[in-house]
Amino acid sequence: MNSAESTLELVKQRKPRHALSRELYTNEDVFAEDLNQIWHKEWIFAGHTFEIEKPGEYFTLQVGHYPVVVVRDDQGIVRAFHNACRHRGSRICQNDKGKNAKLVCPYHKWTFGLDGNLLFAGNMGAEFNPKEHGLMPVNCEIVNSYIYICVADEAPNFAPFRDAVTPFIEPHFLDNCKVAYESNLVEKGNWKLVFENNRECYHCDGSHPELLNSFVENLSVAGVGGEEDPELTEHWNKCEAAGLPSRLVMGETGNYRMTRIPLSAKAVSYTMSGKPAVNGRLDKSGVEDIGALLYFLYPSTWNHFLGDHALSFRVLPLSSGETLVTTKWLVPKDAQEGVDYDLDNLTKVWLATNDQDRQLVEETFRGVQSPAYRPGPFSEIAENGVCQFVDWYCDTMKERLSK
Ligand code: 3BY
Ligand code: FES
Ligand code: FE
Repeated sequence: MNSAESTLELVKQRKPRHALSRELYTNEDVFAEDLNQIWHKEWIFAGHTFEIEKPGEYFTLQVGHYPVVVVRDDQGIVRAFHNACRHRGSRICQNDKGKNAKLVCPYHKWTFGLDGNLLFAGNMGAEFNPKEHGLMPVNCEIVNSYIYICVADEAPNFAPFRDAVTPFIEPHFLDNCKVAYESNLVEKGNWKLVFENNRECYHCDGSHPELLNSFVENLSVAGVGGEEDPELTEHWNKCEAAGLPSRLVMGETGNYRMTRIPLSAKAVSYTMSGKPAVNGRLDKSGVEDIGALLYFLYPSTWNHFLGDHALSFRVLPLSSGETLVTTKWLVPKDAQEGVDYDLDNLTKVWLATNDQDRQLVEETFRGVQSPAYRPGPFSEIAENGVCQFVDWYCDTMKERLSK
């Protein structure tokens, strides 16, 4: 059996409403197919437009086997390219971020414009046609400051997600933001464990004392519904009356979801006191306690938008047992550190929460590697969200691997 066939067998064997098997978390063939069928095909959250505000500013990321560079060109257009030189393949941009008037490959100095065209290649002779050796573009879409890329030759239609998410994020004026702080955590666990952990708060009580000052475990939110929950519908009605779309929307295949949840009584932000972390607001609704707008897009991002700041999370698989989680704290562009916000106060809750989640993921990854591990059942009450993720993964893999 090749890796596609063996992975298909493994996803077919999954018991409904149960965790995945040991192999699905640890096997190298499965990881290869996770990359082939998901990471190399889907739209992946790369970063924000305001991280590359000026021409020549760039950042790099690794999507499975593909090194990518995202750069703002001279015309102000955000472009993404395969970060592999058209000469002998070296990575061209080798830092996480930077600024360059041109993209010069360090190996033999082939020089590319910010639009990807090859401008200079020494000693290549008269026959050589630079036009045939420009950087290869990567599909790139922007929605309210979020830069999404897709390394497939043919990307899935971005429009349904764009149309669904835009009304939710637009009233938060993300274009008016900057990154106040960025954290990068390498978690020693399979990427699916990282997302599963995010899709339930069954673990929150015992693990996240800082987060629980403001976050309430709302079981219907962690799942897929909410209309039956009077507290949630009251929150939705209040926010929607103030111009903030809030009612849960889920993508057709379950790959994205937006919903707005209330925070605990009196809390308006993810701080230890529950008080705002930032002077000034992102939204203009006039409502103080808008709670948190949650949105995820599988497989690479989940997000929280509050009244005073927002948090974006990016997940990237480094190997079958290592996952990079990048968190960005977004505040209004004109907010001054030390004046309008205190960095420690802003970041304390989620730095702690991320580290707690990292430990949960790492210990689970160690446990599921035991030959004695057997997938256990999901709670019908508290784990509908995690079940929804695992169902999406299995359905997607089954469909794509059966072709
Ligand atoms: O975004 C979510 O759906 C989950 C639910 C609980 C924790 N997390 C924020
Ligand atoms: Fe880039 Fe040679 S590999 S110039
Ligand atoms: Fe957690």
